Amino acid sequence: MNRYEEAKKLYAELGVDTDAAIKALKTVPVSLHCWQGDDVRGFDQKVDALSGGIQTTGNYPGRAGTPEELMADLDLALSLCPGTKKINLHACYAIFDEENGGWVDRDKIEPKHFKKWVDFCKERGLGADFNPTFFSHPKCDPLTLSSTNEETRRFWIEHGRACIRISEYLAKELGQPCIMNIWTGDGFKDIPADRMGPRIRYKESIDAILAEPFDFDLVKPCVESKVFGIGVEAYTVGSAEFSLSYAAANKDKCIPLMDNGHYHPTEVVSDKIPALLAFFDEIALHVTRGIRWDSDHVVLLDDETREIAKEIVRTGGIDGRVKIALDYFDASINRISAWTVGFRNMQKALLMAMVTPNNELTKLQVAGDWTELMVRQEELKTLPFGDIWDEYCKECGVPADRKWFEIVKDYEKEVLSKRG
Ligand code: RNT
Ligand code: ZN
Repeated sequence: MNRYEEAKKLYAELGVDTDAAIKALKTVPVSLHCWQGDDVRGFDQKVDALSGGIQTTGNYPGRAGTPEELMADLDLALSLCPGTKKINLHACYAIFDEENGGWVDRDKIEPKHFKKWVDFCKERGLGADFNPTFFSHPKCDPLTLSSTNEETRRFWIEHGRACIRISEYLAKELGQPCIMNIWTGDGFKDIPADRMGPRIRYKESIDAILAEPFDFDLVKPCVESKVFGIGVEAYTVGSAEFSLSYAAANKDKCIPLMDNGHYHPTEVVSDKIPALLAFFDEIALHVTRGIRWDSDHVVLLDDETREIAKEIVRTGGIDGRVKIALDYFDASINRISAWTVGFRNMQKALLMAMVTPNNELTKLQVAGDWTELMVRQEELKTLPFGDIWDEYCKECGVPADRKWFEIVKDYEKEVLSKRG
């Protein structure tokens, strides 16, 4: 008997059908963020540093500098990742060329500027998600949607509306819904005199963006909250309470998005998933790894990633109620490796959650048998999960652990190291 058959038998003794888990996971979309490939630079602006309170640190060679390079790097990462993939794009990744009339500012971008991304996705059978880019641009004053300057606010509202039109185009072209996430870094470094004003303006601006007509079955606008950013330590306009309340008050056109790097250090998003699902039909996630002040380290197979996956699976969120996307950017390591490690870890965490005897464990909880619940949960940790994972990778046609890194190293030698 091969290793998978052995492991399958062991799991079956616990009442877990590993074949069914593998089959089900293959259909769950996870969105891979394009911005890990170029340190969140994009193609529309010549900016040296990121703004909006985010930052990439490190100067690992080989960063993608053109759409062609980014697509080639994405292709390699995608070929190493099992499961159903979407690509998460930001507005700053618009592709301007002679055919589509050249550069326009962010308030004027159109679907045609994303045609090449649509072609990329179509050729690979991928869906796409989208994000307006409210940072790293001269019109950040530094505020955007919450600015007191009418012209600034108008510009960013128009940007948001343009992004809704682009998101609907992506959804229609690719035949699947597009999650469009609204996040701004609006906030202050030090104690403000007025905390309410910016939030009212922010609310009115999002209202104005969502007044753009769209089909809520195709475009899923989200509002993402944050606790603080670099240089905006004292106050964030789109705080947790603001964003969640906004989504709750606008359930017919907006869903909440939680990024697990955006909370106080002892708060966990895993626990918030079932809390929100008690009230929302759909929620969205940015899966990342917070560490000290940074909210964007590469996703590991750590306790919280596993706990998030468990909640997605146990709540039934796996059937589409929870929209899963990755969000991190590490410029200090090979970027294709960063993508691959994080994506594979999300898949591992989901598969682990799916081969957990959740019903049996729940029965123990209901019976109040916390002793056995602890024993069983701990015992699960040493089951031969690696054999299930290897089978999943095999069936998905991607390399197993211990096999893919060589491919990335060759690519680094042949391609990345030759970039200017
Ligand atoms: C920043 C937010 C946001 C960004 C991306 C690039 O703290 O997490 O989601 O990371 O939009
Ligand atoms: Zn995020």
